[in-house]
Amino acid sequence: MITDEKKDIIRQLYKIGAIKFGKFKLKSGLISPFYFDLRLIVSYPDLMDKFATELCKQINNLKFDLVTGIPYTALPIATLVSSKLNIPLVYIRKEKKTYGTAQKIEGQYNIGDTVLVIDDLITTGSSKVETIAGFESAGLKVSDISVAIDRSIDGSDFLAKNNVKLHSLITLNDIIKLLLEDGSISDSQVTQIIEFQSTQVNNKEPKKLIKNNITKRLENLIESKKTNLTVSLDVTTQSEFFNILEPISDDILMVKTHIDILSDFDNGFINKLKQLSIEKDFVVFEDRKFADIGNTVYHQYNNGIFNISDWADAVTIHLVAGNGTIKGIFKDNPENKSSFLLAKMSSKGNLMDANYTKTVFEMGANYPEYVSGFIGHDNTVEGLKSLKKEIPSGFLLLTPGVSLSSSGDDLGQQYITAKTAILGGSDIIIVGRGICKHSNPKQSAIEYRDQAWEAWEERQEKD
Ligand code: S5P
Repeated sequence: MITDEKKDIIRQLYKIGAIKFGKFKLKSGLISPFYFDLRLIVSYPDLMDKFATELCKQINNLKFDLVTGIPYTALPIATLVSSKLNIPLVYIRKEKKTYGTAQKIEGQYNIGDTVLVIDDLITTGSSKVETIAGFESAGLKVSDISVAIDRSIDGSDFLAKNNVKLHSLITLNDIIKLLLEDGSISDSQVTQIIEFQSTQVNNKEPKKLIKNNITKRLENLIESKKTNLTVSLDVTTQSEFFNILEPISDDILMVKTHIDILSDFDNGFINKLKQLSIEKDFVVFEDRKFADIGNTVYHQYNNGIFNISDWADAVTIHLVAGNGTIKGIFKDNPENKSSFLLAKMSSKGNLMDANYTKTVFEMGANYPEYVSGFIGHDNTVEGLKSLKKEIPSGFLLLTPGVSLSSSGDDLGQQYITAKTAILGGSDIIIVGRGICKHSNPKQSAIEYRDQAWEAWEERQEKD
């Protein structure tokens, strides 16, 4: 049963034109028979106050340390709620930050605090997840979101998948029921709304920004180990491998393997690598470049002498064969496993044109639970920046073809510096021979790490 206070709010929203019925073109191109615009309500302080009072009642039993409103519309409402409950407010600036830079949170907080998120509307829920991710990357927790109006089909299911509970003050059903009773809208308008909503059920909601544990771990490691460096240990014996890896394991984020080039591979190698990766906290990444149909890659990943799924936290995937390759590799829903998709290679004359790269980004964006980012190279900062712009938010950009001493090899490899890569927007650099073939791999790893980190800090300042 809808309360009198809520009825009052709905009637007033309708009266001031914050709820409209007619034909409205949505961003998706679809024509909607209704439209909500709560930006207007700041001009009606009494209505603002009613909203805040009702929201306070709704969140009464929840536990949280801070309140936030998603700018702009919900921020003034949240401010009132904060004031009424005497619970401090924080907010994330709306200006879009490029990925990798922490979003700036205004207001005081402690790591581990729980934030209650308030928003004016929920349509799909996917934009809320960006806010959650923003707070999570600063070490805060979000477990509840309270919205003024819920026009979603399955917003609460979507948020539940992200471990967040949705609390809706007023639903679309409440609105149409009351306005129909009042005679403000007709039966046929209600039918149109119901039909419109039912077509929405079939429009599959794009899943956005459910970051998997490997993505989160990498983001945290970048900050805690202060490194953007992945070493590509392209050597052919175990002794060479560990002789280089052990001294540099505090300087790296990930070790990238080509397991099939080791001539003395055995299970002892895997055990040693696993143990070191736990001790020194780095991610193990097998650059297998899976490219076959789903059934084949399933076996290549899970079986055979290398048994990659047993030890590699992440693998590389080509999408030439379509998204079945991702589905095949992760068919068994393994935990804490992820991948990077090859979007634009570093080698001269490769066949990945702009269209291919764009399609890889689009396809990858549908699998955030099993994709952590994209492999992309360009020879210039500008070129990388435009690549970066196309990357869906929440995904990492990894750049191979990085060297401080060479511009390429005689087999088509092309190099840029660590600084160019990071200033162009790359989050992680991949360095192979620049470290492995150096007379002093440790010293070289430090040089790459420092150059990348300096550029990373410079980039944060600019952002
Ligand atoms: O486009 C790419 C993608 C990758 S994963 N270009 C690359 O060079 N790589 C890998 O990065 C390549 O397989 C190799 O293991 C590493 C680069 O090695 P380097 O010695 O040229 O730094």
